[in-house]
Parts: sequence; structure tokens; C-alpha cells
Amino acid sequence: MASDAWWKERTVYQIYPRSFCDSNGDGIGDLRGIIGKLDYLKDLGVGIVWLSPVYKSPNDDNGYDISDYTAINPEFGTMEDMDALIEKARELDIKIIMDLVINHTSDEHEWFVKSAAGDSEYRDYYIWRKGKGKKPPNNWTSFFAGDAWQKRGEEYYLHLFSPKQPDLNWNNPKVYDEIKKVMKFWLDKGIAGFRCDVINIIYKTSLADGKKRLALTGKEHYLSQEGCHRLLQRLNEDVLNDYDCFTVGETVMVTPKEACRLTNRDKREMDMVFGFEHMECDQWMIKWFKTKYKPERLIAALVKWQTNVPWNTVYFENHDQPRSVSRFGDEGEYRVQSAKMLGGLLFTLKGTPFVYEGQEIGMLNGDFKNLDEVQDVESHNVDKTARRMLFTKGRRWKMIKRTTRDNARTPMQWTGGKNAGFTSGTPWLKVNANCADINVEAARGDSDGIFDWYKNMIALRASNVTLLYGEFVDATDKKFPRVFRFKRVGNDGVVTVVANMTAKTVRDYFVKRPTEGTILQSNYADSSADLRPYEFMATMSQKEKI
Ligand code: TEU
Ligand code: CA
Repeated sequence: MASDAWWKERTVYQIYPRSFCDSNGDGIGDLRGIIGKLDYLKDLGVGIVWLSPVYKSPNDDNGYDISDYTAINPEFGTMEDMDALIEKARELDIKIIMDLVINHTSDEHEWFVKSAAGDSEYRDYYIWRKGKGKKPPNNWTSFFAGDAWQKRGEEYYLHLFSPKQPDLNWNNPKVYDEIKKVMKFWLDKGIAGFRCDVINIIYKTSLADGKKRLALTGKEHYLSQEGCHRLLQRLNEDVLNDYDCFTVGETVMVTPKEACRLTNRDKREMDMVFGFEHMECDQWMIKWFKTKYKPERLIAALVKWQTNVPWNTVYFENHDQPRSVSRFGDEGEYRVQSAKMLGGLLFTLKGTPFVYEGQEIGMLNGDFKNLDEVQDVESHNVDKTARRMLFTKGRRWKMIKRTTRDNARTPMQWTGGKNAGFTSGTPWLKVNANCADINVEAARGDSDGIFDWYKNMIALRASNVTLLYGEFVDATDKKFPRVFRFKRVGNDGVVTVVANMTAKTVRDYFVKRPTEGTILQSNYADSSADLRPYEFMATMSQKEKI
């Protein structure tokens, strides 16, 4: 197996191409736009870019519904543009990983069109079953709310996401061979690996009725099945092991134990995974039902994963999650301090850090006024379902406004000018009005700003072997449950991190818990006996008793 150091030591930056940078004025971000910003990413210190899907797609779910795995969506450009992007990135020593969405395709994919038409060669590429009387084949529900089955002709097909995203049948060896070809196609082009969309649900062990649940009825039949582990091992043996590449799995509802199995080094399956537990610390049961955010829940989830999984991802944002400052920080007075505190944790916790576009300037949730301003297919489905459940319009909007994935998908804020410098045309999704203050230009001009903080943290981590490989040891003091305190213990030294996760000052904290060593990073200019709102401090000492 090739060296794993590069994907452990570099910082990954996720681009949601539609929202990143528009080069031709049609209001949609594109590959040429990304090429133009590679120098910006280099300056930030990014070593790997993860591109959300850029393949041909009718965009029911913004590219997560693929209609051709080896073609570029014309909205984003051409294959020549993609080649140019890979080449320019290579010159800058930035690796590119792509999104591999293989649980489902678009219903406009040629395989599905043929399958639906009854072509015997393709019928079994997807999961077709007869209904039970007037009802679907089983009681499963979709990730986007509502039934997981859609009738087409005499039979129903399974779709765990939108009806325009039919699930592939991973019991069919032909599907396996097709996807193998797709992976080789991109790896041969020089991409450095894949972020594997909902990878732990691709294998359906049975199609029996599921135990009735508030959400995802049926999941016990497809979540992290033995068949899935087998498939992932085979994909490594047949394809991935031949390349110097890595995979990161988006693994829904995984436990640390399951993550350990997925990332074990003996029978390679995934190299890292995205767990979701720390993203659920402001939810009750499912994401639509929010509860008050409790920092101690976030700390507990992080500690649990840090101590139980040898190497994994560290992330606070992606294209499906509301902005981290809006959720776990402060949108007002302490925006900068809280963004730096979260950014501080991102690079001092153990694992490969993932930055989502705009996070490095502390972008906030979208400022949508009503559902018409929201495009996310999931939000519209939830609205429909909640309406059927007789939720009032006001209640529905309150739910959606806080949780819609469009919160993270508003156009990247490059400047304080028209459309935040994202496009010269009409942006596909509303630009946040706060772009006047929150934008790259302003952030880069401020040596005390969030951008420089990220830049410094990325560089610090890359050059500090204790931050890279030191063991994580929780040192949170029960007397201060909302102050996250931990150590990274290496051969050469110990880094101690203290992070106030709240806007409340803790009086005389440093008198009670003095820090040792030299300060590596701190988000307040001066020192104080108190731990101030969202204060973050990392210190380094040569040897210390833990
Ligand atoms: O997401 C899968 C997933 O389970 C959730 O993120 C989901 O979108 C939501 O939180 C359910 O409430 C992946 C992609 O990241 C997402 O953008 C796609 O829409 C989805 O798969 C389907 O491909
Ligand atoms: Ca464009």
C-alpha cells in the first residue's frame, strides 16, 4: 500500500461547484471559476480539494443524481476544463478527489431509462418489485421524507433519496463491473481518490418490511450490512490498491465501532469516514426537530470519536449542514472569536481536517425569508410531508429555515460588491446580504481576521508533528463542562488546548487551571486570568504530566 502520510498531513477543502465561482455569468459556479481560485486555495494552505459532483446531471439534487459518470455537466464546463483543472492543481501540488455517488443514479441515466423500459440487460441494475395491492412493496421511508418507492409501469423501484434517484442493485455483478470502470476512468485521469456518498447503505440484504420508526423505516435492512463490507473490500482489491489514492466514506448513522471496522488497515475498506454524532448535538431524534445546542454534547461526541477511532476525519461543515458559526458559535458580537475557536479545534483535534468553502471566512447561514427562496429538494419534500401531517406553515418554515441544506449552499462571498463577486449574472441561489461585511477580500486584508487564522492553523498543524500524530487525551474538567480541554501527546512534546465553547466568561479560569509551555495560538491578543467568550488557546510544552 502506498504511503498514507499525504492524506493525513494535508488539509482538505470541499468545493460545492455550483456555489463557488461563476466564470461566465450564467449564475452557476463552474470549473473555470474553480481554476481561477486555485491560487487562493494554495495561499490558504490547502493540499487536497474535494469536488462535490461535477458529472452530467439533471440536478434534481444538485449533481447527486448522476446521469453520466464519465461526462461533465455542461453547466460546469467540459472535459477539457476538467483536465485543465487537474493539471493546474497538479502544478500547485493540490490533489483532487471526486464525489463517488454509487448508491443511486439519476432516473435519467441511460441504465435506468433502459431498465424502466424493460430491457432485460438492464432491468436488474435497479431494484424493482411488485406492489402489495395498491401499496408499495414494503414500508420503507426515504431520507428525504415520504415513501421510498415510486411506481413506474407495472412495478415500483426503490429510491432511498428522491424519486429521481433510483437505488442501484448491488446484488447485480454487472453494476459492480460498471462502477469499477467508472472509478478507473477517473483515477487514470489523475484524481487522488473519492469521497464516497452514503457508502454504508449501498447493499440491501433484504426487502422485508422494516420496524416502524419516526424516520428511515427499513434501515436495519441496508445500514452497514455484511454485503457492504465485502463489496468495499473487493473495490480496494480490484481497483483502489493499484493507485496512490484514498477514500473517505460518508457513512450515515455509524458508531465508532463500525467506523473502526470500515477504516481497518488489514482488510482495507475506507481510509476515513464522516461520522455524524457531533453533527447531531443540537437535534432531537432527527435533524428536523432541533433542540437547544448544548456544548457539552458536542464535546462528548468529539471525545468519543477521538478516543475510539485511530484515524479519522475532523469536520464541522459540509454542503448538507448549516454553518458551524450559526450553530455552535455566535452570529453577532463574537462571530470572529467563535469562528476562530471552531477553526482552532478543527486543526488541533486528531485526524484529517476538512474545511468547507466559506468556512475560512466565517460565513453564516443563508438569510432566506421564505420557502420560495430555498431550492433544496430535501427541504421541499419535508415541507410536503409536514403539510400532510398538518404542521402549520409557520412551524414548517421555522423547521426548514434552521435546517435546510441551502444554508451552506449560498454563493461564496468573494467581495463586498455585486453578488459578492460570485457572478456577474443572476446567482442560482440568493447571496447572503451580509456579504458587505463577510467576504474574502475584507478577510484577507485583516491580519487579525478568520482567513489568516485558518491559514496559520493549517501551516502550524502541517509543521507540528505532535499536532499531526500525537495521541488525543481528553482533559475536560467536570467543573467546567463547557470548556473543552484536551491534550495531544507526542514523543516530542505535549500540546494542550483550551476552548471556551460559550459566550460566557469563566472568571479566574487560568488561575484555577494554569497552562504550561509556550503559546502556539490564541484568539485573544492579550492574556487574562479569565477565560473569555469563545477563547481558544493552544500551548506546547516539552514534557508534562497528564
Ligand atoms: O447525503 C446523505 C445524507 O444522509 C444526509 O446528508 C442527507 O442529505 C440529509 O441530512 C438527510 O436528512 C449525501 C449527500 O451529501 C447529499 O448532498 C445528497 O443529497 C445525498 O447523499 C444523496 O446523494
Ligand atoms: Ca457558470
